[in-house]
Amino acid sequence: MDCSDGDKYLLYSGPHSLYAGRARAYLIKRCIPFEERSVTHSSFAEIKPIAKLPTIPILVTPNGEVVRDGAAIIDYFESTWGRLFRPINPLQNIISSLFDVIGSEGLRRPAMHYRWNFPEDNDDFLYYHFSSLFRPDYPDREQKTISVMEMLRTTTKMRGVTENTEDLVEALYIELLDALNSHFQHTPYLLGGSPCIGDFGLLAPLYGHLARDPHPGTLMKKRAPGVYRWVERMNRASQDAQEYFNCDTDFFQKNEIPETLIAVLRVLSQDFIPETIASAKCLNVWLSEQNPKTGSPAVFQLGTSPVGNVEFKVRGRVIKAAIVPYRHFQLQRMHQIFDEVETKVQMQIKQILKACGMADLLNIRLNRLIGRRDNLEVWLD
Ligand SMILES: N[C@@H](CCC(=O)N[C@@H](CS)C(=O)NCC(=O)O)C(=O)O
Repeated sequence: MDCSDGDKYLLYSGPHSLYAGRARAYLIKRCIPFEERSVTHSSFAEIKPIAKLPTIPILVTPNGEVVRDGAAIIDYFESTWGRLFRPINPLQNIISSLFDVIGSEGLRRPAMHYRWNFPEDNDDFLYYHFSSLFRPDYPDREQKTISVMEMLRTTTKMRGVTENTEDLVEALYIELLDALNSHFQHTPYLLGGSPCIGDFGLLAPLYGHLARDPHPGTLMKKRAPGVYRWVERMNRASQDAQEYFNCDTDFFQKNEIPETLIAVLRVLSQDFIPETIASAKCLNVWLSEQNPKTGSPAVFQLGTSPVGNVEFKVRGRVIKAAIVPYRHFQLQRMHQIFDEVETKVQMQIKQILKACGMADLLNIRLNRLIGRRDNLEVWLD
């Protein structure tokens, strides 16, 4: 089958999509020509069965290859076009992939809360975007838009944002903004003068929802202009670092991880670590009871998860959230980097992660690995 469109890459996406923002920024930074399309574009019918799940982003290459998933799209280019944004230094590589997991799975609560719980500020803007996903002649376009928006508003609770936890979610997010803002006072990207894979991951929640939607966008601009500038910078092909004057264009020298970045990770560890520990525990019980067939999907649709919710405590407060195997799939990359380096480097990694309050991550492993087959995450042996 030929899904391609001449020599251009196609990106099925949405301007307000969390995960599409990560792939788009990568294509921009890598100067790859591409065209964006909505999933209701007539061409999507051919792509859908190959993509396996109807999520965005989905990339179609000029040869007609279909790659679903933002991380997989980046992997595709890093492996076929050459490694550009994955640091060679293992310490920096592990911190980069840590930010990638956290960006994908660790900031869903603030991203959903600040999008869906401020309807007076956000809803007109969101209606414009969600209705634009459908063609103007789409049957019941208005009703369909409203029901998609309401469905997504409901999922906010499933991610753990309720009346009882809203203030905690906000407090953690404000701390994150402050820590990131301090970091970006000294450097344009997480690891120096070049974006790393972790910048793209972290951009996902911080662009699509938290910088673009009116309520959190205003908050970010007022409270953390350095973070807002980073979001802008990540969406430009150039380094866009004029305020740093004569800035180096590479990652930090040697294996430097600045104290300001450790401070950011310490903030993030507060809910990321207890949630990940609890999630692995639940999933491991489920895996030993169910023993899913090798090659069967390691994907739980939200609201229909066979494992139910996970419960964990942050600052003495209980948060209940849906379990997402994808978090562990991405953590495997970190584990792989760790497992492959010599003992001396492993000690350095442990030390850094300890300083970030994240040392436990190296031991949080599922009893079964997750792999990707034909665009789908699946359980391996
Ligand atoms: N792991 C995927 C997640 C993609 C994803 O969940 N995208 C959202 C939009 S931002 C989506 O398509 N949701 C619709 C659905 O899950 O059916 C990635 O990183 O690309």
